Amino acid sequence: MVGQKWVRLVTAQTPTNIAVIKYWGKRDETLILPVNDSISVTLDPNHLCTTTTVAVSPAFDRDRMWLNGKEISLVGGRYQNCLREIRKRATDVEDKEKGIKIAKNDWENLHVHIASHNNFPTAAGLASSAAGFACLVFALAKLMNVREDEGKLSSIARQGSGSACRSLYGGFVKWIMGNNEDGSDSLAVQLADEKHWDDLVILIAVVSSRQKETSSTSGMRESVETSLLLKHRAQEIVPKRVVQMEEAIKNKDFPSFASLTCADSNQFHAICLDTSPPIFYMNDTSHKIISIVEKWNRAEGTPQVAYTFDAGPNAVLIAHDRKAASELLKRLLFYFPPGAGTDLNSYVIGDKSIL
Ligand code: 2P0
Repeated sequence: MVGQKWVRLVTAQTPTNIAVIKYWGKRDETLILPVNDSISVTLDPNHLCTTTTVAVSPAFDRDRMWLNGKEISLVGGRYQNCLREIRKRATDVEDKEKGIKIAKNDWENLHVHIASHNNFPTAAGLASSAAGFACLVFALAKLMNVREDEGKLSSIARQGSGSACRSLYGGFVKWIMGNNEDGSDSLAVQLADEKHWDDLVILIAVVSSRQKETSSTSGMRESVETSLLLKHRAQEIVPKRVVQMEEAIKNKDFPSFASLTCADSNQFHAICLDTSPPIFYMNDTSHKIISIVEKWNRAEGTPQVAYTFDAGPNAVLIAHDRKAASELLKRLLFYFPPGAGTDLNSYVIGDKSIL
């Protein structure tokens, strides 16, 4: 290393993703290997994203991390797993302008500082860990000049949080569950890029920004241990649904896309109810939103909007086009007028896509 007073910084920004075929259940908790494939859409980075700055300097005496301005502990598996996997692949770095030269072997003695910020509620069922770990792995890989493709980086991000592997790509993404015991084939692939089907509009109705009571990790564990429906879903339902969803995305077939998306969200929440003790992620407002959308879709004769809910009560609504999105917003404002003390407190609207 040349000079001891330098700091090398890299900043990255990664959007979150929303699953339209859900991941729920692990076959290996340490490596984070799922019981089924899943498919997601990556959101527009202007709305829900994580920004992470990673820094390395010989002056740092240990790895440290701040999340939304508060220092958090890096002790424990997930952060350590990502750091270890990236450090293992670090290569030489030379920044002539700043006079920084780091040899491959130096990395094991250097420490990093990480500052990460979400522009949306953390752990409220808006996939904050997906954007967070994807961004962390991407930024660390740039910092340490890791020369792996996105597929490999996605399998490292997966070890931070399962859904994070899907945020390494824009557009429509599939997380292939893989078969290998070491997880080497459990990674994300892009099904279609962000320009594909860009007339879809995603609207997120924030029902609650409170942290959820049951974390996804413990909820999944309990579902795997107790839900018979989960086994049926993973083995019989999802493999067929994934093929149908890929076809619907390829053909921009909104009626199929919407019915698969809604059915899969409802089945995921049915599994939560089938878990012992049962897990309730949706609330009365979520149910009311489902009923508004279902009635409207039925009245139109063809779906205008798809809904999906993750591990929380917030609705992710995917409209067929801008006209349907504006009609949807009108309906939501009618049923949940601002300032009328309803549970719906804000809407985030965005086109899908773009990394
Ligand atoms: C998904 N969810 O496919 C599903 C749908 C929530 C419901 O992935 O334990 O934070 O870190 O792997 O990825 C949320 O779970 O769980 C999630 P871990 P993760 O998006």
